[in-house]
Amino acid sequence: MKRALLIVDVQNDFCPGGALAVKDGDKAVEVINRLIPRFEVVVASKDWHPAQSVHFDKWPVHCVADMAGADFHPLLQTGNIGQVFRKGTDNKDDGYSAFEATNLSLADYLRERKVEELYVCGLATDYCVKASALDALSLGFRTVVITDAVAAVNARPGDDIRALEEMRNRGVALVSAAEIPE
Ligand code: VGL
Ligand code: ZN
Repeated sequence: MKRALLIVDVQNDFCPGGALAVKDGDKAVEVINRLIPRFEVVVASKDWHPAQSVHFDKWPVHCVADMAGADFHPLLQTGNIGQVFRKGTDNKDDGYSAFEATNLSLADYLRERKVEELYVCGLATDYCVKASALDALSLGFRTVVITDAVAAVNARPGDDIRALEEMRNRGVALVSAAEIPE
C-alpha cells in the first residue's frame, strides 16, 4: 500500500515561546525528522490565518500569514516536503483540517500519487491533527496517527487522550514511530 506522511502545523507559534505554544511541540520535531526519510511522499500543512479572523475570537492571534510565527520550526527538516498546504486562510472559519487547504487540494495531491495510506503527525493532537485524520478517513484513506510525533493544546486536561480515543473509535490506527513497518 503506497503511503504518505502528513506533517501538521509544525510552526513556531505552536512551539515553546510561540503565541499558542503546545507543551512538547518541539519534542515532536525530533521524532518527525527521523520519520521523514522513511516516506516517499511527504507533505505538510501550515496554519495560515488572515490578521483578522473569527478564529481569533477563541484563540490568541497566531500563525498570521507571512509572519515569523507561521514559519516552520527552525529544526524541522523541510527538504523532502513535496508540498505545503495552507489552511485557516478564510476569516470566517477555523479551517482546522489540512484537507481544507485553499492553495491546493490535499486529497487530489494524494490521489494523483496513488497514496492509499496517510500517516499523520504534528500539532496539535486535539485540533488540527484530529480534524485532518478524521477527514482523511472520511475521504477513504487508511489513516494512522503517530502517537509519539504529536502534541496537544490540552485546553482542558485530558483533551489529548480524548482526541486519540475519538480517532481510534472512528477507525484511525494509532502507532508509535517504532511500530511503523519499513
Ligand atoms: C490549531 C488551534 C488553533 C492546530 C490551529 O494547528 O491544531 N489549534 N489553530
Ligand atoms: Zn489556528
